[in-house]
Amino acid sequence: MKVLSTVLATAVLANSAMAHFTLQYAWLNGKDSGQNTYLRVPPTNNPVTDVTSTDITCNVGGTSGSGVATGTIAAGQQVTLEWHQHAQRTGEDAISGGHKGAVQVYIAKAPSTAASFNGQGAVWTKVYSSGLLNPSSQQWATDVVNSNGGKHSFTLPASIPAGEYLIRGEIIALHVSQTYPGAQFYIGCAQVKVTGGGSANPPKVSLPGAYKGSDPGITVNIYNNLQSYTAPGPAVWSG
Ligand SMILES: [Cu+2]
Repeated sequence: MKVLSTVLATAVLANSAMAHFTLQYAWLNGKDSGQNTYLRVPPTNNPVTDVTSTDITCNVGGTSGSGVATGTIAAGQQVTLEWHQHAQRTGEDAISGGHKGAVQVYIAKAPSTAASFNGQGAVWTKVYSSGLLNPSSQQWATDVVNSNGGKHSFTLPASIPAGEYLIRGEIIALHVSQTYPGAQFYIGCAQVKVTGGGSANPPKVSLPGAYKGSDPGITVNIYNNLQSYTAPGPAVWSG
């Protein structure tokens, strides 16, 4: 029995390795920007697992936006992020059904341009978080992303100051997170210029910095009839 469960666990790991994904589209105010447009594209679709690494900011190579264009959107408008396993919209599970977990979004205002912003320091404000939606059916935020063709949406708070920002989407897959490192962080950053807005000064955290390997939202066994889940990082600020 022990041998069988080890074989099964290995098979699950091998299968999930085939099913990684990346952020591939940013929709700004309902308009599809096109594949990999305004996005800092990582070299592979592998997840980040070390929460103390600068890879947790905007994925591998993501501290520079050199060569990446910056889109325009008004404060108060909707942003949709769309993820896929492969460079395609085929109708297969967008992020693989085995990847159960949380979906979060942070924003950070750049001192000057988004393209030149490395995202380091206490600059990140959480604007969206979704986790375990239904304990009795064990429905996760990732299940909704899959049923929505890889998409999840949030509203840019209307009160944020105008300027250039990074939008950081994060999907935390918890299928092998019983020990740390194990939780898989899929991260994608978009560059936008926000127009309009107000003068709010929202709470901010550092990424890396805000997460610890021991956080209950990072080291967690989701296969034991989990009844509640607390995503890592601060509370959502909604403006
Ligand atoms: Cu994967």
